[in-house]
Amino acid sequence: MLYPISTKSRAVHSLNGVWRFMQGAHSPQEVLSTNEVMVVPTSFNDVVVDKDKRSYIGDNWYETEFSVPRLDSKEELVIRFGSVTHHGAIYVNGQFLGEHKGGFTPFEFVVPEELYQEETIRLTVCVNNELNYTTLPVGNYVEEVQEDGSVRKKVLENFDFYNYAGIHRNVHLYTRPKNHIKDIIVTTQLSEDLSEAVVKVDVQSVTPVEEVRMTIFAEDKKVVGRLENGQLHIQSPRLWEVLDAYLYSVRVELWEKGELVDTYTESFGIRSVKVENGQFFINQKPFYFKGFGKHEDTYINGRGLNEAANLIDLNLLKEIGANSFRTSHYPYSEEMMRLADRMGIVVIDEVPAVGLFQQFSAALDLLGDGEKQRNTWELMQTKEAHEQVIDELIARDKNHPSVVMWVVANEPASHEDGARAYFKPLIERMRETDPQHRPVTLVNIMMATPDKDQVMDLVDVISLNRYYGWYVHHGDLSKAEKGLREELLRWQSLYPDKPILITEYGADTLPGLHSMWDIPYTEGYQIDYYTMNHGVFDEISNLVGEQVWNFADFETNVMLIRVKGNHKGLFSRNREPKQVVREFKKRWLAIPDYHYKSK
Ligand code: GCB
Repeated sequence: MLYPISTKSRAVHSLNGVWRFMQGAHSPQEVLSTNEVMVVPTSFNDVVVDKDKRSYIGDNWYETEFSVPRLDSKEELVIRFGSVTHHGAIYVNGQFLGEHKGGFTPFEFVVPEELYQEETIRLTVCVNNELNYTTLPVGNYVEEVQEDGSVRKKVLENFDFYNYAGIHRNVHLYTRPKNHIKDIIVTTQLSEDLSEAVVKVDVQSVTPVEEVRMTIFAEDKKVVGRLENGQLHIQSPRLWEVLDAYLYSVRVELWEKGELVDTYTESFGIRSVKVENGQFFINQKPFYFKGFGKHEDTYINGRGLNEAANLIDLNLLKEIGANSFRTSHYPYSEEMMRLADRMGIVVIDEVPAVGLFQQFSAALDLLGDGEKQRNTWELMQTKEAHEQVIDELIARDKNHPSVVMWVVANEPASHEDGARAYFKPLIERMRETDPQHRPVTLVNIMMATPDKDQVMDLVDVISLNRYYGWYVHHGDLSKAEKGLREELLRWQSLYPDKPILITEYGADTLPGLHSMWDIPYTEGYQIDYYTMNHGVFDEISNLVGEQVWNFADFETNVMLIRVKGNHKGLFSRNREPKQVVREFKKRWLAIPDYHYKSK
């Protein structure tokens, strides 16, 4: 799906700002009559202040007006949402326009032509934040009868982050030709010695035109060449390199009877990715991932787009010697993906498939529920939502050079019967749908040990979330070290040709907390915990990277083991470093991006 940009044939207007807001029952045929307002984009939760409104589950109504820009008869008007979490129903002047399920991918609708003559259009959005066993992420949905007999809806998160909701990303109004460029698919093929690249561009338009002109530009806007039959050979291409990004762009033009019908410019990078012999190659060199699992999570904005936070995060990431992050546990904003492309940061791109584990939060709360017989794959009805998010994520992110791998799910119950039948077709779908055929991984949960897991042979990279010294052997780092080593060696002997990637490891730490005995939660324990983990990682030849859990502290649901959120960040929620940051900086600056593990 194309990002909204202005070109000769397209004009983009922002609909961000202050909208009217109301929670509860409303008929969109009526004007939303309310004294409350809400900022777009943001999560509403931390802005409304009132406790009940913050945790409200159900319909949240947003409304604004805009005047219709001038259009000629060959143009159409589109309303586009970067994301609405988790379900958006869109109305114009009270008329239903369409809806979208899933809170992390963009969608758009064409405004009906009969409204183009109107002075203003009233745009109403119903944002529903319910989650259940058919949605991704998965939530435990309940209805509680209150003392006064009223029913209150609740979602108990089946995952470890706060269920922020709202119009989370930009809302745009844009004009485009009715016969327009629907999609641009860029693939590049690099020769083994990296001396030549073939760039292929596939353009999809509403109806075929006489001529499609495609020109490739270098970063300095000089013409590199024009495509013939949808392709161009580039000699000695400048590669998109880790932390040294180079972005080409392709300008696509549709021509009909000597007239320009539509034009759009898409940027792309030339780089290769492959998995072979237990290593992860970028541009033919074995790459070592240094970085983080993150969240879109900041004070006030919640999960709402915060571009300044995105930039400081990537600047901090570079500062500490890292080179990558995972979009745990959902697709991040398009703006973040573009920033990563620009800054040369490697991204592992994840769909919002989290919580596919019956009673996961109960297990996290350590209520002795661990041994209970679970039936995740009979309970979950998420197949349809899962297919949809895979298709939408790949449609959105396929051209990003920063994206080197897809994640089909985070910590599903891959040790329970039914997991294999559930995941096999989804993993195949991911591989086949991606025009670049990037590697696919599944992020494995600690209960799905090598003897119990039923799916890891299906993926290209063994991604592991492991908490030895935290959830396992809590506070006992020597037992933890032994356990971690044993388990990693078992994975290695089971899949000697697959790279192992540590996608999560971490320890909750309160800044300023110290103890003579460096007990858990102290800054000292966090340092010792990581030192132990890194010692073991360095022993494993096909362990190709370490991504810390988490980049920064973040908000969660209220739980027994959460003290105003999850505190495993290397940075606090307001992005101040914990003591361990200086240790990481030493380690990561000493580890090269390439050839760390290759002999
Ligand atoms: C995990 C989850 C992540 C949690 C983390 C934790 O395995 O993937 O969402 O936040 O553990 O801190 O418990």
